Amino acid sequence: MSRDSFPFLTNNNSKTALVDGDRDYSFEEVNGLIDRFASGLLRGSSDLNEERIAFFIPASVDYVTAMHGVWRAGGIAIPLNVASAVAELDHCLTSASVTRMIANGNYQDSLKDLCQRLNIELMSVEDVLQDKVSPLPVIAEERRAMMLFTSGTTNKPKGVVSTHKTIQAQVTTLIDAWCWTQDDVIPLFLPVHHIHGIINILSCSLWSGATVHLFSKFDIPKISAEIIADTYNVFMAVPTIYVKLIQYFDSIDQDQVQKICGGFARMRLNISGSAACPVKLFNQWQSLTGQVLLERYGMTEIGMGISNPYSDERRAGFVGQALPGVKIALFDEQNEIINEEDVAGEIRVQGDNVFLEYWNNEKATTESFKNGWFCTGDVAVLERGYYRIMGRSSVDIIKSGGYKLSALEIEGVLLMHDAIAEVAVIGVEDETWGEAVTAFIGLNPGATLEFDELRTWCDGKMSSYKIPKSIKLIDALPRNAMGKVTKPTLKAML
Ligand code: MLC
Ligand code: AMP
Repeated sequence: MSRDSFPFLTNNNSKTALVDGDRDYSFEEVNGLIDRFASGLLRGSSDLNEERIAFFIPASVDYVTAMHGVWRAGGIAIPLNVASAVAELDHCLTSASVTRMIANGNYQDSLKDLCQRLNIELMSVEDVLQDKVSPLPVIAEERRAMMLFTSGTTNKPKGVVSTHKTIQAQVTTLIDAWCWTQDDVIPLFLPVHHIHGIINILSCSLWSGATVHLFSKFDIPKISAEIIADTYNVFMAVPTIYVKLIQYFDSIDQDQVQKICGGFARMRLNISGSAACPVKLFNQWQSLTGQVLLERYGMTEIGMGISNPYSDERRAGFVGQALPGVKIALFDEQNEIINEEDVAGEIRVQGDNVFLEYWNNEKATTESFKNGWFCTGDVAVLERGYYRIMGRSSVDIIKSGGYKLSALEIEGVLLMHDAIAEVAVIGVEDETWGEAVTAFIGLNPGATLEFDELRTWCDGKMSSYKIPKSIKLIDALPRNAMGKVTKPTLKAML
């Protein structure tokens, strides 16, 4: 598949593709950078043949250059979480057999020792950019394009591999469903190692010939100023962002609140996803801005699967209907499709949007499919034609501020603390985060533990957003006859 027949990034010439800080980059400029970067990666060879190239770069023109450069040269792009603790990267880099890492400035400094130890070549975007463009390979759409690490029911994250065809399917269904055009302008402040930022915002925009404003973090005052100035007509975020905006409104002048809400009111679309949008939040947002939030449901392994309609009723508390090209069905515990409304079952998915495999993990891949359907582990019900998410089948998965966290992974780190004999981590309902990480801890005889001391100890061992928001000391964890901790009992104890 050549670049022209597969426009991950449209050829929209002088139109602005990216705004990064004070600088605008046209599609022509970005395409030029990508070609030069892809050529530099190739180093004279004709194809990277799915070499795994990681990058540790926040949302920026360099990030887009690296991602598309790897794609265009035939590699597998692995965008890493720039907020992760270095200790967490070891597993990703080793399990994916990464050979080259792209990082700039301070980020590069923080990775030097790790890359040296793992024999990974560390280079900046500038190092790779070649002056002259070399012939670039034609990439078959079935080839692997991207690997994103996702936490789950295993204690180490798994590499979710998508092909070029997967990405194409994930992007094009959203462009149609949400009516993207080249006149759209959207801010991107979500992390760019997850599909919400990568697919729904960045890729849809670049594919449509629209414009993305890149932010390395959710900078409320800066983004609000642009909203007042009508810079954006589309806004996509996790529920926590809408909560944080409403909290921000409580801290500023009413005049200013009116201006920001006016900016939102004039947009064509506000979307919420990655975690449940509470009905209360949906209603608050509508009364503040007049915007009826469009809630949708997705997952790293499938892109987006279900969405409220763009032009029809957007129902509070519901995620809508299957997106075009995506097959969704609910299954009962006997693995039978549920054909009636009002009966809860597991969401399973089929379609070109579904990922290829967990990298180098045939067992996990096989276990996650049943009769050709990908099993999400999420439970839903169909009511009057719309799906409503009811929860997850695993208590070991926590969704905090849109991040999927593995309770087992956090427990594994906490158990390394000298004072801790046993620990169980759960997600507790929380207005800001959706779920807040809470650790129930049994101490070793004679040991003591202060919450602040534990938080400090966790620094550098796990990303800061995984660190428990609270701890509960407990004599002994409740266990069933098999010796397994009964996490629902812990939830009930709160
Ligand atoms: C930040 N903190 C969090 C947190 N984010 N704590 C728990 N959960 C989170 N999600 C903590 C930090 O550790 C820090 O703690 C303090 O909050 C301030 O950090 P910050 O970085 O300044 O916070 P903020 O910018 O406000 O970040 C909030 C956020 C961020 C909502 C912008 O969490 C975020 O970008 N979430 C989105 C993740 C995402 O894109 N998920 C999509 C996955 S794909 P301290 O103690 O150090 O001060 C997917 C599929 C789909 O789910 O359907 O889309
Ligand atoms: P991730 O693995 O990080 O891609 O997260 C995917 C998970 O986020 C899904 O399996 C759901 O549990 C959750 N999720 C995504 N969108 C929604 C939504 N609108 N409502 C409830 N949960 C959601």
